[in-house]
Amino acid sequence: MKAFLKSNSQIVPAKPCSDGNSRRRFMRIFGSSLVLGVSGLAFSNVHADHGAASNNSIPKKLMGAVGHVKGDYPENFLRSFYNGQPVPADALRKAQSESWPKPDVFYEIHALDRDIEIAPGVTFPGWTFGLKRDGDRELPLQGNIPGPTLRCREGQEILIKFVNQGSHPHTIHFHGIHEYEFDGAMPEQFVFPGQEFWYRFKAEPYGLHLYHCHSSPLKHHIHKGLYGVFIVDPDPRWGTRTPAGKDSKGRIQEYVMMMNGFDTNFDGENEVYSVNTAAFYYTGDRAIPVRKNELVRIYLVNITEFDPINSFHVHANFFYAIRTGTRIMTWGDEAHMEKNKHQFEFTDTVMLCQGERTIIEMKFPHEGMYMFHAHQSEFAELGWMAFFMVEA
Ligand SMILES: [Cu+2]
Repeated sequence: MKAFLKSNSQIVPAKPCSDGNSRRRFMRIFGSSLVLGVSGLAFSNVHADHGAASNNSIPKKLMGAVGHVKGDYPENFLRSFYNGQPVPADALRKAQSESWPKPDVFYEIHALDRDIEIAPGVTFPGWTFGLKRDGDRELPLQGNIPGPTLRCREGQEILIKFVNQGSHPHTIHFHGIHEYEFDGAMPEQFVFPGQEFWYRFKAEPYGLHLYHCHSSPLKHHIHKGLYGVFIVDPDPRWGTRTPAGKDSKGRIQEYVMMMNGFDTNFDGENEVYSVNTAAFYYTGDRAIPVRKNELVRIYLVNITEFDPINSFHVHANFFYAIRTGTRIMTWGDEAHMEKNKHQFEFTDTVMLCQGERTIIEMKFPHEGMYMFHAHQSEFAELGWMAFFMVEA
């Protein structure tokens, strides 16, 4: 299987949608290591846990993949934000030489070709964004899917050095408000292998945005993995978001979740779905621990290619959905929440088109293991399924 996937590691022209036969064939094979294989695992697990189960313990591996992906990128990605400060001298000099405003935030981002494990033992020949410098902090450059989550405050001047170390022309196209020349979408804005380009803009409006390559063919450059999350926190004059609670390890309960999919046999359809790339990652012992009754904030973005929509559904609870993150909820201020509730959906399922984003805010009133997943059952069964472990 792996050899078969590797044999497709070079770029191939985007094909029109297949008749679906190849996808069904693939699922018959691939499913044996994911969903179908799980029934065997679950069966033996239930028996092994039988005595404990009667004591109300939870058999943790009823669903998911057999084995684990190597590394912990999805775990780190979930909680990692980069604020690009302070700005190094060479970036300040560059801005001065171009007569640009003095930057408040600086990133150096590289595009790199890199194989990424998207399910245990299944690698995908990705095109990735990696962070080389965050402000004046040097980082070990390693591209990943999604790319790093960039975070700043509304009104800050952002400066980005982009270096294309990949094998194809790429760009970084940011969602937000900016000038034409930094939009990274037109052929004259493509950055060829070995070249670099500097993007600069003022961060606006506040909200939950994304960035992605806008080279052509666009669907190919996106689904290969060139995308990431861009969070602009509101200027305090509009109010501040209620601080998220902390989990039992003292970590802030703010989570970045990128809904994505992977076309592993290049037939124009996804064979694997996930949140943050690795199928079924946050299951079993890797369920996301959250603390009961403390605010959980999820930055939810959909980048899934080939399918018109994706969705997020949480079990046994409801949440507020703040579309594009461009409004502010004030937990604890009941009068303000009541007055402004028309601005927010209160639901247990939210549906997003490709490129749409929503901030989810919620609290869990009960302990236990709570599933969340795409409410397209097929996506859930092909990897986009995960758990919160709610603790006292
Ligand atoms: Cu690209």
